[in-house]
Amino acid sequence: MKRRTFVALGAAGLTMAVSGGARAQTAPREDIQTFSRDPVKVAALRLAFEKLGARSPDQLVGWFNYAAIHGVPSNDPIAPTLPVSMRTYWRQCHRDEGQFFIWHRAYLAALERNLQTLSGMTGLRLPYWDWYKDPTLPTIFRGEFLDAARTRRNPLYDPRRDAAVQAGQPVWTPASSGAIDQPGFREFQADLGGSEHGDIHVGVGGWNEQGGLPDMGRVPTAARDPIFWLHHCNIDRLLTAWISRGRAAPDQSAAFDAAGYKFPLEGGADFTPKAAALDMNSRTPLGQAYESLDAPFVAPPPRPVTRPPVTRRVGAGARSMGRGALALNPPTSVAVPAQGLSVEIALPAAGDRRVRDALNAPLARATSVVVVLDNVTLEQSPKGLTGYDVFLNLPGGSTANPAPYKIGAISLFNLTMDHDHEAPMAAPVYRFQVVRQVRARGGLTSSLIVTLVPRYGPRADTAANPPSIRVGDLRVEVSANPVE
Ligand SMILES: [Cu+2]
Repeated sequence: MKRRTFVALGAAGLTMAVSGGARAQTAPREDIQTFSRDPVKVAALRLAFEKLGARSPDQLVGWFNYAAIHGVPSNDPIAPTLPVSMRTYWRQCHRDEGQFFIWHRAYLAALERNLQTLSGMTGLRLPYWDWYKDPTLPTIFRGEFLDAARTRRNPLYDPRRDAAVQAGQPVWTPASSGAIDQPGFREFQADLGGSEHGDIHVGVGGWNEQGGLPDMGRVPTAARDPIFWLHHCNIDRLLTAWISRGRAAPDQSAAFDAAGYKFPLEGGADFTPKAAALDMNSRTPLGQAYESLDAPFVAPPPRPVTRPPVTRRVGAGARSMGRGALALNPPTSVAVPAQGLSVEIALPAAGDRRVRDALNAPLARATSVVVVLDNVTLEQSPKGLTGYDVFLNLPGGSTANPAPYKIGAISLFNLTMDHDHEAPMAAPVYRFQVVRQVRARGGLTSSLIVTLVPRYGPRADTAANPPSIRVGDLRVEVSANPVE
């Protein structure tokens, strides 16, 4: 081989290595504590957010539209003044809860590209906020001004946050829900989404006098706060940590690609990633490593729970719910006070013919038993309340280790969707499969007790007890169908 040829090949090889290997060479997304120690990166992040914030709301790559991609309140005063064509970008999030992780991954990647362009720092990466490790709002996001003379505004500041959080007090009392120990993707998502994810949203947003949840605390406004991106970067990191434990996410390609999500990029094009490129099952998705995949991999220590009194007793009934499912109680609407409650549901008699006809078997032979909280709506958000943990057959009094009785979690954040005419959304329905717990406790032989125990942030008014959420229909469904 002649030397010239060798050089040419070598050069070609190098080019390939750079373009093909660029993903692997991408700097990792750093913990905000690491990131904050580099003043060049901090300045670049601030510059990019300053430019986004300075743009008028009709700009596709600007603060208003980028937040509206996630959500926009139905009564927003600016939205009606903007070009109709912009609306095709709005409210892309939460169209399908199953795409929670993959959609946010794309959303983060799109913003990250814009931050790189706007800052002029091509290697700029979004940092993540590990709120297990440090529950206080990262320092560079606090403080309205960057100078003592109060002339330079901090682009990472949002005035619509909880005042104590803004002052550096913890957003929450770090507590793993054990999500990362869940082997199933849906259970992992349900635990993380019903607990940590929502608690941080609500904790940062705080509570105003009307009981409303500003910016971070509500789905339609959450992405208006720059800390949103670091919070979701951490959620994305936790998915990667979960994958790195040998777990697998289901293939969401068909639904994701069919939805045709699009994110405007600086320069005029749209970022329209395909599911395959988002690498749900990779430890380095999009070529992005995280500085650390540390997460609470060990189940959290048990925290004692005292069961709220049974304030509602529901008699047995039987109604068909379709597809072979039978509800064991009549429609039951429950207003849940901030301090929680227990509902006791009587079971039909062992020989109940309606049950036998529906199941082709006596009740004890049901293969699926689901506690359903249907049509859940937010009434009020009392100060400090972030959500509820849901238990089945929790003993009365205090239980030192309630873990075996826990069947799920609800976050107030997920109840803050706007139900407007443009993006009609059904109110959330929670389905908790409990057939294993029921069998472990001797089957469907006595009544069932469903308990909602409040989860509070660190500065809660636990004496307040207004109705906080309403469950439109709380029911127990049984069927002879195989458990999904
Ligand atoms: Cu979120």
